[in-house]
Amino acid sequence: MRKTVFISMSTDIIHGGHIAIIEKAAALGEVTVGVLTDEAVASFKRYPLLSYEERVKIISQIKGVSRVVRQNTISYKEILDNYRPDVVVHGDNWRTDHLKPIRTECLEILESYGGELVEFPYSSNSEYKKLDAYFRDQASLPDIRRARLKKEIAMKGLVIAIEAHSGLTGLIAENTVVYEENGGARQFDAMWVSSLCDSTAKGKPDIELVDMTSRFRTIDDIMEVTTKPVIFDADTGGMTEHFVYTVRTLERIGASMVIIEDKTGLKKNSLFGNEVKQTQAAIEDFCEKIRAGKHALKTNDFMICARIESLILEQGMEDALKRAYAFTDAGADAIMIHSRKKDPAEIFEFIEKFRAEDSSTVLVVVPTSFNEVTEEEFRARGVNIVIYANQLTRTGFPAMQSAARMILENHRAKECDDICMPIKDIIRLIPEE
Ligand code: SPV
Ligand code: MG
Repeated sequence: MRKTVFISMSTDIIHGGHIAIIEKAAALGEVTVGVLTDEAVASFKRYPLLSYEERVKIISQIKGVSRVVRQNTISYKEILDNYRPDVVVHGDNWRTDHLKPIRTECLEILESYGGELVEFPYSSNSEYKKLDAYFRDQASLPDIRRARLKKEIAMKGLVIAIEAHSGLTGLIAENTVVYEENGGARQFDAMWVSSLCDSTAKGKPDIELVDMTSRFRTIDDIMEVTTKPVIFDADTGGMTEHFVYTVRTLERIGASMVIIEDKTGLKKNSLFGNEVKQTQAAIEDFCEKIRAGKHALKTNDFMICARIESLILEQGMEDALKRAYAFTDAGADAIMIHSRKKDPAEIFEFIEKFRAEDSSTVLVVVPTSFNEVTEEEFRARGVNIVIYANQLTRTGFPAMQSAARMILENHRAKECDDICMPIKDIIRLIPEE
């Protein structure tokens, strides 16, 4: 009887290298390909340009492939338990890269039932690398990038975003991946272009002083070196007559969501609360701004999120909920509820009451103060976007301040070497074309 052979595939571009490995596998027996789901692929590499269903159709037509099965995780456990293939085929790169724990687990399971692992030398052909880079670039194009946030929410239920205020912080948001002990991986889904961090990076207060032209320059710097979706903090959105232009520009350049807060007059940062004078907008005026923004849209992909400041300004839960329903009725695709309390009780109460009436509007939170709550808990309560709004600014800035002090104190730079990234690493941080 022919042996059964298993290969896992996460790619959405099929090139000669994949065909060659399938040919080699087919020479060993009857080949089953495990096609990784979109969510599994997105957890450790770029978001697939072809959906799971399309990849299944293509891969099942390749000569030498007998059948295709769904692979839910990058771990092989479920697959091996269900199908018990005689042979698993893989490139030998996973002996040393981040997939090492997956390999160890795979080997243990294979040994438990007498299966075999066959590893072929991994070939990194420069033409295939170029092809991969080409497809990666496609993901940065406006239509593809803009649509991705909605797709991610539909796919994962909860997405996580981190602030980016420059090309470099964009690269950190784009490329940071952590590999978990079980071989799983995690990365950020989207980027938050925060008014606080964008202003702070320019040495300016967060009072809508940095104008939209400058804010769009920041987005452009970030977009030039990344592919992930952008959620833009547009403060109050400004005058309605101006907001429609902001919406059009954001949509055209490929941002996925704008968040506007229901304040009027001179905006101050929410984390000051009532310690400074801040005025909440009248409900009808803000609804008018949302309606005008929605009217300006050309696609179904771009979302307008209304941010409610009632808890920040101590106007009470009833006011927050009243606003949330009015803003969704006016067409808001998403609601962000903000609080500056460490205790998440008021955030949880809002979410529970809002979700009792509305199960579908996207819910957004920014857990800067209530930062003990985990993403899992937010997900369980019905939140769809968690934004880590300022942590890169708040970590980068103190490190720079310390280095500056050390140089002054020691009359040389040697002492601050320990807190500096090696020169070769900082050079490698920026990918070369
Ligand atoms: C920002 O990051 O600019 C925000 C969130 O608006 S907060 O600073 O918490 O108001
Ligand atoms: Mg802001």
